[in-house]
Amino acid sequence: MQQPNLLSKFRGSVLGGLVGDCCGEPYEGQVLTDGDKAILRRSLNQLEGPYFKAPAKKYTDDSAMTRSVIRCLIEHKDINTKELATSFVKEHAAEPNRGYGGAVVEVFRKLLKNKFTDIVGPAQEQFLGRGSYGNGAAMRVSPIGLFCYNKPEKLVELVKKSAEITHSHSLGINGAVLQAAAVNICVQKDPKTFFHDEFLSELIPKMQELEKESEVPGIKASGPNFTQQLKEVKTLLDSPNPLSEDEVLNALGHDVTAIYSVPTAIFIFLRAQGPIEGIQSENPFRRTLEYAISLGGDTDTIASMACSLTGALHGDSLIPENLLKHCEAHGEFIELANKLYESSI
Ligand code: RVK
Ligand code: MG
Ligand code: MG
Repeated sequence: MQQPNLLSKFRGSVLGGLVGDCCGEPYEGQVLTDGDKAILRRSLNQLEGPYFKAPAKKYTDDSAMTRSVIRCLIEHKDINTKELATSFVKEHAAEPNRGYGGAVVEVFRKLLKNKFTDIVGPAQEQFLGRGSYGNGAAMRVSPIGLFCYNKPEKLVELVKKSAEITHSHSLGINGAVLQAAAVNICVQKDPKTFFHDEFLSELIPKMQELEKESEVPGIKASGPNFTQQLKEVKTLLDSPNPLSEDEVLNALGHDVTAIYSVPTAIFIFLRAQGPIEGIQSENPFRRTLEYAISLGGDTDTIASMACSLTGALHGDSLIPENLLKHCEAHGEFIELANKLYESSI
């Protein structure tokens, strides 16, 4: 296989995110039994096949908000927070039933009320002033990792600006930096010489530095941070024994919080680069998608983040064409990926 070109990597990541969201959505919040997993496999096989007819699989808030981020990068080559906030609010007003997070709609309501004069205030008021640590800032941020492929020094600043419109808790923001930084590394790598050790040894120090900066002196954080979770990812991947789902979920989680979903998506992406017991596919993209959904929980978001990483590494040639065609708005997302590429180079 030839090394994928940069445009293919942009398309792979953007379309991977869309496919993960659309295919993960029907399983959101579930714990899948072996029977459910067999149904999932059959359903993905049908969607990949040439003759299957079905209504388009709907995207959710993940893709709706990602689209706003891409449009903003195309138009401004930057994150213009007022424009991006306006776009989030307009998207939500036009289609409120895309499965948005439980609390984020309160931010949209307050932004409308203050007529976008205070962009970050409403997010800071969430959860009694603690801010949201949901994965909503991370689920939409992969395009910033792409956009910064040749300017990685801008990544943290752009991600923070995009996150702070809805998420002010350090875990919500740092989770977004982690996802974008992971995409940014994938887009630079040749899949033929890709090793999880090397990938994690680039990513972990970045998170260590970032998390040092967001530490509050004298206050010890109560839960794990992303550096610790990435070390868990490495321990799991290096385990000489077959991994059970319980081991993975007990260590990494699969819920709507950034800390218990972004490292999980990174683990899924890394594990799916090799064979996975019970998943019969030679294609790392299909393995990423099927494994992410089979782990249950926040399936739309975790599959979307994991598939956007595999897409950024391998390019769009691994995304089964028929499967992509079953996803709502796939043509529009192809165009957006092309334009994002043009505005980034
Ligand atoms: C439904 C307590 C907190 C918290 C805090 C919890 C869509 C709440 C997408 C909240 C994604 C939820 C996901 C989501 C994205 C966050 N204290 N609980 N400080 N911070 N939570 O509302 O955009 O699926 O239970 O800010 O981050 O597909 O309802 O939204 O999976 O996390 O939602 O946080 O959600 P929000 P979001
Ligand atoms: Mg969603
Ligand atoms: Mg979700």
